[in-house]
Amino acid sequence: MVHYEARGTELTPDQLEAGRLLFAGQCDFIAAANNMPALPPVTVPEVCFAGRSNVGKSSLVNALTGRKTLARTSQTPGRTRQLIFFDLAHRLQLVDLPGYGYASAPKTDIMAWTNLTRKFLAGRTSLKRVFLLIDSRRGIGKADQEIMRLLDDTAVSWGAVLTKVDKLKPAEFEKVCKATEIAIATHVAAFPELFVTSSERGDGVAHLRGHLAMFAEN
Ligand SMILES: Nc1nc2c(ncn2[C@@H]2O[C@H](COP(=O)(O)OP(=O)(O)OP(=O)(O)O)[C@@H](O)[C@H]2O)c(=O)[nH]1
Ligand SMILES: [Mg+2]
Repeated sequence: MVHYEARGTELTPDQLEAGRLLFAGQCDFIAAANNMPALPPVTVPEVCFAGRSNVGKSSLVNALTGRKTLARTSQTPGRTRQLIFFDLAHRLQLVDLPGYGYASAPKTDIMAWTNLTRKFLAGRTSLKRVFLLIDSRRGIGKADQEIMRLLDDTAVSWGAVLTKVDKLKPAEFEKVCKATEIAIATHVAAFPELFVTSSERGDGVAHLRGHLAMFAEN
């Protein structure tokens, strides 16, 4: 079985160790918000995970933290309906966002989640980076492009993460990586490195932890 690893810059052993330590430490659920007043106060730096419904956001939070049931996951799209905040040792907060592009939810619900997510992405001062998850079997879709434009417009730094790479053969992996790298290169607010992950198998997870640790407070 081929495991896929990071495409961009390799991290040093110290950076990887910093990531391992951060994610091996304390991790607590803090809040679930479905409106702006319910957002927890701005304290430590935050990173969030955005993307289509079912792309694997909650699974990635679980894989990173090594806690299988911390964030609720589901085979049915639309599982996460609130902004879910987790705190890592008061050094970094992870935010698991509701997915977009989920057609079978009631329209008013979709509007409410979308508005809240957009407001959060555009206005949260503690938000250091948005990780935009893309299903590696589907590539970038229309809804993803819309969010990319929003992030560019609001100058929020974002990085692309391919999910579920365990499902790909090497040639398919190369193809989707190249296409995604070309697409993100056209976006002004995009971090140039493409992250590749499998929450199921663990590919790219240690690398992403090391990368995320750079945002943490000491
Ligand atoms: N094979 C494989 N399946 C995965 C991976 N990550 C997630 N899944 C599956 O994809 C489905 C959706 O995962 P979630 O983590 O709930 O997705 P989500 O993006 O949080 O979805 P919403 O909360 O609905 O927006 C589940 O059935 C997961 O088991 C992965 O790396 N590999
Ligand atoms: Mg979810």
